[in-house]
Order: sequence, then C-alpha cells, then structure tokens
Amino acid sequence: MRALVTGITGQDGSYLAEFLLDKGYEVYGMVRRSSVENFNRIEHIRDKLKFVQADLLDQLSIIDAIKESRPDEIYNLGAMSFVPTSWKQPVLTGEFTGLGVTRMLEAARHMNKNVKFYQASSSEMFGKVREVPQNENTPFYPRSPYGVAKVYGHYMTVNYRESYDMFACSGILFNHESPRRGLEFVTKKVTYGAAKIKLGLADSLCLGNLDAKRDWGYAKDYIEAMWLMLKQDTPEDYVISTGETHSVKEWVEASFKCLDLDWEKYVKIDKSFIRPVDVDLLVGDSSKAEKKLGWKTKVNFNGLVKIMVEYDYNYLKKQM
Ligand code: NAP
Ligand code: F7E
Repeated sequence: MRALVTGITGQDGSYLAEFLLDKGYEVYGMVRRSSVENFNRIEHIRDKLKFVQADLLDQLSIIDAIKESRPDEIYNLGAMSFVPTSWKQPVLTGEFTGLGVTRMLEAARHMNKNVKFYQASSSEMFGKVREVPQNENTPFYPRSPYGVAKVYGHYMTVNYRESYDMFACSGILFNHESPRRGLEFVTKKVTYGAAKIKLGLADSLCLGNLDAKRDWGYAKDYIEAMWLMLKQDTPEDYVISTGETHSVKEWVEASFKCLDLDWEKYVKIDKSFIRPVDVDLLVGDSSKAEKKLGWKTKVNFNGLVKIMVEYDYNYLKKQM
C-alpha cells in the first residue's frame, strides 16, 4: 500500500507516518519548500519516507505530487491550524485550510478516482455548540475564520463523495495533544511553561481565557482512527473524541500539580491571548466510531497531562 500524507511535518503527520510505516506502507510526505528545513518531528524516520514537494496553494504541484506517489490512500492533514492566526490571516487560512482541500480532491479525482481520501475536519466546526455532546449530526456554528474554512473543506469532502462516488471521509477530530504539539497551543504552552518554572528557567506564564472547556485526547490514539475510516466498506464521517471535557484552568492545575507547583503563584492573565470570540465548550460523542470502527480513546485527561509534563521536564533538563 502507498499513502500520500500532506502535513507530514506536523504533529499528526509525524505520528501517522510512523503508524503507516509500521503497517508496511510506502509513505510519501508532501512538503512545501522552506529556507530552513522543518523535519524535527520526522527526523527519526526520514530515511524510510519519500518526499514530494508541493503546496496546498498550488494546484499543479499537487497533481504532480499525486502523479509521482501514485497513492492508494491520501491523508489531507496539511492546514494553517492555529486558531488565533486565522483572524490575522483570514484569506490565507481560507486558501490553505479551505480551498486546499478542494485542490487535493480535484487532483485526486483527475488522477485516480478510486483513491481513498481522508480529510482532517475539526471540532472547531461546532464552535458555539448547538447541542451537548456533539456528534456527526450536530449542526455546525464555527466561531473563527479557521472553523469556517474547515466547514468548507468538510462539505467539499462530502460533496465529492456524493458527486463523484469517491471514497472520501472526514474525521471530525476533537483537540488532540502530545509532546509533539506546537508550542503556541495551550496544552503544550502550559506543560512546557510549568517545566521551565520548575527548573528555574522562567518565573511566570501568561495565558488568556482559563474558562474555555475542551475535550482533549492523545494524538497517537487518534491517528489509528484516521486509518480505520479508510478501511471500512463505505466512506463516512466520524467524530473522534474522549467524551470528557475540562477547562483550561483544570489543565493548568493538573500540569503544575505534576511538578508540585501551586499554579496560582505563577500564572498571569494577558489580554492579548484572549480571542475576539472563543469556543466555550466542546465535548464529543464518538459512539459511532466506537461501534463501527471499534475505536476508543486509551489515554485519559490526567494520563495525557503526565505524558506531556514529563516529556517537557526531561527535555528541558537535558538542555541545561
Ligand atoms: P500542525 O502541527 O500545525 O501541522 C500542520 C501541517 O500542515 C504542517 O506539516 C504544515 O507544514 C502543513 N502545511 C501548512 N500549510 C501548508 C501548505 N500551504 N502546503 C502544504 N502543507 C502545509 O497541525 P496538526 O495538529 O498536526 O493537525 C493536523 C490537521 O488536523 C490539520 O489540518 C488541523 O487543522 C487538523 N486538526 C487538528 C486537531 C488537533 O487538535 N491537533 C484537531 C482537529 C483537526 P509546515 O511544517 O511546512 O508548516
Ligand atoms: O486553545 C484557550 C483558548 O489554541 C484552546 C487546534 O488544533 O484544536 C485546536 O484549536 C483553548 C482556547 O486550541 C491560551 O482561548 C487560554 O479556548 O490550544 P488552543 P484550539 O483553539 O481549541 C482544534 C480542534 C483544531 O482543529 C485546531 O487546529 O485555550 N487559551 N490561554 C489559550 N490558547 C492558546 N493557544 N494560548 C493561550 O495562552
């Protein structure tokens, strides 16, 4: 089996590449040119991967990437994925995260209509939630240009499935985290920040809205769900989540507690991290995935906090 993964240099792409290699796949990563190479997350497996240079903004480069890799499966994980940046660069976000999906689907349709296609949809599409918990039938109400772009990409995936009978699936994944999470996302910012404080490398941590609630799972668990979706007889969309919700404040408390620190002594609120509008509460119902894919989350909230805090503490200690 051959797979083409966009966003292979990102958190999910790197775990998915490892997972597919273990399953015996030939894995092609679609990467965009940069003046400084950005392969940190895949350095340990780079010799086993093949790379094709393309950009989600550039239709012909995507066609060439598919021509060269001749994939049986395409995993479209590439996107501008940081919500605050989507207000600063709404048009670019629409291009990468929204139209990029159409460019991938168009290229796939022209090259090989039988290719299986996975789209990285997001719980951000539920935004100002219309019901609790959220499932595959919950109406969308996105609250950021990122969420709006994801809704567009989601419906293009549904539309190509229905218009051209393509095997195209959307995984509506709730927040998933890991030691490989980008430093600006709140979970990593907190575990990294707390570890720095514990080691005397910082004396405070500035955050925004502590009341928002998220359904946080472990990225490594979620990757398997993507693969399972493409292994079914029929293409469908699935919610992937833990079913538990916790506030940012609870994440902060648990992370500092792991290091025997009292968070209230160190955390400051900085208004610049507060968004024009936020998503107040997310909690997913993934009973469809449980029933049809046999998928279930394995790492709970405290387990995830521990994995990330321990990793960051040990990493920073080694650098000293
Ligand atoms: P990430 O770490 O930010 O990785 C994003 C990837 O997209 C990077 O490899 C990046 O490449 C690539 N990319 C960005 N713009 C591109 C372009 N124009 N052309 C080609 N590649 C481009 O994101 P992640 O957390 O792994 O998430 C993976 C996907 O799942 C994203 O689509 C995200 O929106 C979606 N998602 C994530 C979550 C979550 O909680 N993590 C939840 C739901 C959905 P560079 O390294 O070159 O920047
Ligand atoms: O924010 C609050 C912030 O940036 C979580 C992406 O992977 O998941 C991610 O989007 C919450 C928000 O993730 C800070 O206001 C407080 O309520 O970690 P985040 P996100 O926006 O939920 C979804 C599913 C995706 O699809 C996205 O690609 O935490 N918060 N203080 C803060 N957030 C950040 N980043 N920094 C703060 O200082």
